[in-house]
Amino acid sequence: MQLIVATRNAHKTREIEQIFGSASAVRDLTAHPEISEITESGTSFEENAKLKAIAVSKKLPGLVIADDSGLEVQALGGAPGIQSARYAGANASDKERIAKLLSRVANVEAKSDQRRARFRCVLAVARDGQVLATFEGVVEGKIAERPRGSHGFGYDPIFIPDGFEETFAELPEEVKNNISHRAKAIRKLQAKLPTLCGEAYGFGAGGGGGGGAPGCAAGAPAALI
Ligand code: ITT
Repeated sequence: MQLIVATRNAHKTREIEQIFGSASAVRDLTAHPEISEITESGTSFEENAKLKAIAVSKKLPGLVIADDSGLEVQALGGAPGIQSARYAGANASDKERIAKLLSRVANVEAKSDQRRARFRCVLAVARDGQVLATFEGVVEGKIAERPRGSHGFGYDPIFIPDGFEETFAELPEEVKNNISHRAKAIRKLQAKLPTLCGEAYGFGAGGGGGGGAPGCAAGAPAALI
């Protein structure tokens, strides 16, 4: 199965690839420099995921998946939220974003509820400019006192998921990719994929009969084969 993901974030692509597993070939927008940057003008993860999925599915055939995600911190009233990628300015590094966030929660005690945070991911699936479905995943946790670990990306070095002492950046990738916001959203998407494939290729709900994803099989001229 081949999947097109409407992202230029190579870290997301890698995680999505690992979560889907070897039966799927995940392609992002690397091979499509002609598709310009999509302005994330929505007011929610869902709106932004839809904007990205719609824009890319107008340019590429078949099913297109877009991921909009970010970190919501209790002490910051849910910030950085949908601004996660741009929290410290458009060209800032992960280190600078983390430093800004830690400085904003510096006075919040380690055990305070105010240090609680969650990662949220919304996936939107679209075809020919129409959104077919959205799926959400959330992982709850808290903000560490200092960055720890080198795996993952973004805010992983300061996010400790519930049930663990380690940050996402200290945990093995397999662990993050089993419990993360992205993993939860992808599992929901996977459960609906046969139906979505069927709808995308005119087979109707149920994927054209039988299990699996027949509408997506065998040489479809599509982003999702
Ligand atoms: P695309 O829009 O091209 O997909 P992006 O990085 O701009 O890439 P978003 O607008 O969805 O994507 O912003 C997501 C940001 O949220 C990301 O850059 C990280 O800073 C943060 N983030 C999301 N998921 C994360 C994760 O699993 N671990 C750490 N940080 C994450």
